Amino acid sequence: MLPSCNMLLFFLIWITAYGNTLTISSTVNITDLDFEIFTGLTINSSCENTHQCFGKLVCFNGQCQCSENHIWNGTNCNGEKTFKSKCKQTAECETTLFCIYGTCQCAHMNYWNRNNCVTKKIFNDTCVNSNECRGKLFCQNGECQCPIDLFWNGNKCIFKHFEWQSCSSSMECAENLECRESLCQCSETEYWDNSKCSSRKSVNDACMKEGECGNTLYCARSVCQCASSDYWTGSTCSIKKDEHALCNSSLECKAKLQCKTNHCVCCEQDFWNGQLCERKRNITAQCQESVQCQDTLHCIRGTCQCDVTEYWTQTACAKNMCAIEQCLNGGKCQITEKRHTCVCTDGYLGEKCQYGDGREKYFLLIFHQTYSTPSPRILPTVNRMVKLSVFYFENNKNITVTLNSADNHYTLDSSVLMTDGLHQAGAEIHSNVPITLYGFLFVRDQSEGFFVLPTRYASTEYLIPSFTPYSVSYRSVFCLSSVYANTVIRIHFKIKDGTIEYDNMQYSNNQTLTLVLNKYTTFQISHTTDLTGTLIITSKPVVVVSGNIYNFINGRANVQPFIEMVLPTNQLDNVYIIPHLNYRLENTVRVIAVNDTNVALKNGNSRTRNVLKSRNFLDYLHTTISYVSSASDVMVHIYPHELSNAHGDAFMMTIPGINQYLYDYDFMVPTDFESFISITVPTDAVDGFVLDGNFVNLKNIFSISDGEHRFSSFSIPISSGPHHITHRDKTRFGVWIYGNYTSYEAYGYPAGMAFKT
Ligand SMILES: *[C@@H]1O[C@H](CO)[C@@H](O)[C@H](O)[C@H]1NC(C)=O
Ligand SMILES: *[C@@H]1O[C@H](CO)[C@@H](O)[C@H](O)[C@H]1NC(C)=O
Ligand SMILES: *[C@@H]1O[C@H](CO)[C@@H](O)[C@H](O)[C@H]1NC(C)=O
Ligand SMILES: *[C@@H]1O[C@H](CO)[C@@H](O)[C@H](O)[C@H]1NC(C)=O
Ligand SMILES: *[C@@H]1O[C@H](CO)[C@@H](O)[C@H](O)[C@H]1NC(C)=O
Ligand SMILES: *[C@@H]1O[C@H](CO)[C@@H](O)[C@H](O)[C@H]1NC(C)=O
Ligand SMILES: *[C@@H]1O[C@H](CO)[C@@H](O)[C@H](O)[C@H]1NC(C)=O
Ligand SMILES: *[C@@H]1O[C@H](CO)[C@@H](O)[C@H](O)[C@H]1NC(C)=O
Ligand SMILES: CC(=O)N[C@H]1CO[C@H](CO)[C@@H](O)[C@@H]1O
Ligand SMILES: CC(=O)N[C@H]1CO[C@H](CO)[C@@H](O)[C@@H]1O
Repeated sequence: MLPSCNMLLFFLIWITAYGNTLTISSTVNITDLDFEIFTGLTINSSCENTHQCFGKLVCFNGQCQCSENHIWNGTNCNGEKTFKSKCKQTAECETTLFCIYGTCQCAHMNYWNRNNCVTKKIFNDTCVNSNECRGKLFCQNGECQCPIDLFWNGNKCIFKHFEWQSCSSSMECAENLECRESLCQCSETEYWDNSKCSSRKSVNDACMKEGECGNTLYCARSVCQCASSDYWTGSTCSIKKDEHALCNSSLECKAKLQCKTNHCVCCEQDFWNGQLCERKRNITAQCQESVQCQDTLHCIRGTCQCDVTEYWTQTACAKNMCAIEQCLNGGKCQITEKRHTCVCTDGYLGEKCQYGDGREKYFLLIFHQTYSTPSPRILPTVNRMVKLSVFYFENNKNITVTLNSADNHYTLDSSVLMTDGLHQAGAEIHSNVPITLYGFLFVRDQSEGFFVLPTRYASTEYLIPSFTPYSVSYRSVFCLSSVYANTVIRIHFKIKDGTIEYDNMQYSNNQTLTLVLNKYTTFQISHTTDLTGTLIITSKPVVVVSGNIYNFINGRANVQPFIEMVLPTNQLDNVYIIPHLNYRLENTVRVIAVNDTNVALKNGNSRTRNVLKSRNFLDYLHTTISYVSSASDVMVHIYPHELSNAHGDAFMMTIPGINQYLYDYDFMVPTDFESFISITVPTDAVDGFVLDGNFVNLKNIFSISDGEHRFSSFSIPISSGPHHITHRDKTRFGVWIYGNYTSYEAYGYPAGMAFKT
């Protein structure tokens, strides 16, 4: 039953397996032991030595007991069963093992490490083989890892999550899903193609559903494309651009907007209503702003209309000059065709009726001193009958005079004649109808006349025109009279040489004489040298008469007074045509500058440019026709020279500029002279003059052109008395009246002129 060899084998195995030191005496005689089994003491029996104990019991602490790692099975001591041994109960198995299904095994969650059961390893623990790893963990690269489809949830490997399942880290998500916003999803640039995340498709790629197309793209008709409100920038869909946005192609622009010159714009006939290009609206249509209205229309008070400065021509708005610049002086604006015209009231002319025609009712008349004692006259232009009142400064007498067309002049009281200093010499003329008035000094051999400046145009700044006295006994002279009381007069002398004495004071060139003038007071200054350029500045309007007491130009014929009423500096012009004067082929033209200016002259074929300083003048010799133009207004006079055959003296005559011409003139020619009128007119209108109802036959026409200006001039003889001249084409022209008389006599004055109002 107990073969000793078996026993020994057992011992050997036991020793090999456990390596422990045996407490059993090696001297035991197996035969003895066998014998003892049947006779030995059982467990817990007192003993003195092992021999006494039954079977494999050993005597330990005076009792028969199983040796270590042996257990009592009720009859004998048996060695404990190791891992994977068959067993009936756990007690048979070594300490950490359990008898499970008849085999000693480690408990659940434990594994056998060759000595005992230890707790299985969890995720990331180092391992040698997969048994060591808990649950579905397996040993990979020396660490417990979940299988590829699983992840470690802290406790065990569980299946990874698919799209849209919750997660806390991307490890929890299957495939190349990533954990975003606690959900497993593909990256932004990818989509889930049922098994993995794939890159999203680009524009024009085939697609089956929405998410397959890249950001901003839509899957429409199985192709990735931008929404209809978008365009493809090359990398993304961007919303189509509104009006005015920068663009490179019309595809980038919304609705019907087109890309023109790199901007999204509607076509010309359209406007952008915020959503689309809409046809611009026609006149009277409703609107919110002007862009909604057709080309020239504006949105005014909710409807498309022409601007207030414009009018509707049935197809467009045209500038309504009437609305922009009203006609002046009561003129009525008329629109005919596409032009506006001012229809001026009587007495006015010019595009805006800005000029008065110089026919007025009030005149202050003064005469500067002349050679002898002439008969002072007025020559009013009288069509039918005129009632004048003549108020003399000297005696305050107001005389009423009735004249009719047979009366060529009215002779004034000699109290109007002047000498140097302060006087009450002059007359105020009042007419019941507007007239043109000339002043005339008549004395055989010394007559001269002038056009009277209507009081309405009297002003506060004058430059003195005169002619260089031929020698010391010939004087430059001017006189003035104030229109109102208490007028401060400042005379800034320009004296060619020497000084002027007044009120015990000596005034030399550049000095200023100041005096206060009362109404109906006259003041005269004269000098033996030229006073041309003397500047008069006054606090209230004054009238000025100027020239020479008498003068020669070449020393031929006889001396003769030069007299003209001076135009204020605000009634000058900058383009002048100097007329042809019959018999007079030698004339000095004097141009006086108000301000520093450039003056161009054309005389015959010669053309010159001159810089003229303020208050300086230039003289040139005029023969038939000449032309003066300047940057700013200048004053121009002509001084026809004496006739060598002693049939006419030199005289002085004012030249109005081309902007001062009238459409028609009523004028008076003095008696007792051989007289002419000279006319200047645009060359294309040289024909068509109507003098006293008859067409004028022309010969000897002289023409000049300079740039835009082409003018002609001619002279015709004229009889004494009143005349009327006009042009059938309503053309503005200049007229001068002049004449000579056998032996040493001449006169000249402009027939009339327009004044700036
Ligand atoms: C032996 O004695 C021990 C302790 O006194 C006891 O636990 C055990 O049951 C006894 N064995 C048997 C078989 O009586
Ligand atoms: C496992 O180990 C890796 C690398 O050492 C570490 O990043 C990770 O956090 C570990 N995981 C856990 C659950 O401990
Ligand atoms: C148009 O094209 C030019 C050149 O490619 C580029 O520099 C510019 O930014 C583009 N403009 C727009 C509005 O896309
Ligand atoms: C605007 O309306 C006018 C009539 O009021 C018509 O003659 C004209 O042709 C219209 N213009 C356009 C562009 O339709
Ligand atoms: C002279 O008489 C006329 C007509 O009665 C009048 O209009 C004018 O004012 C008078 N002149 C003066 C200065 O009294
Ligand atoms: C006159 O005055 C002006 C400016 O004050 C000056 O330039 C000029 O030299 C003066 N002329 C004379 C002659 O004193
Ligand atoms: C001269 O110049 C002044 C100041 O600039 C100006 O007011 C005036 O109108 C000018 N006069 C002429 C005739 O040009
Ligand atoms: C005017 O002058 C011319 C030219 O010298 C001369 O022929 C004519 O007789 C003069 N007229 C009179 C009325 O003296
Ligand atoms: C110590 C002792 O008693 N040894 C004996 C064991 O048994 C053999 C024979 O069976 C004897 O020869 C020994 O003397
Ligand atoms: C009751 C029981 O099972 N006893 C056994 C104890 O062990 C020995 C062998 O060592 C067996 O022979 C017994 O039958």
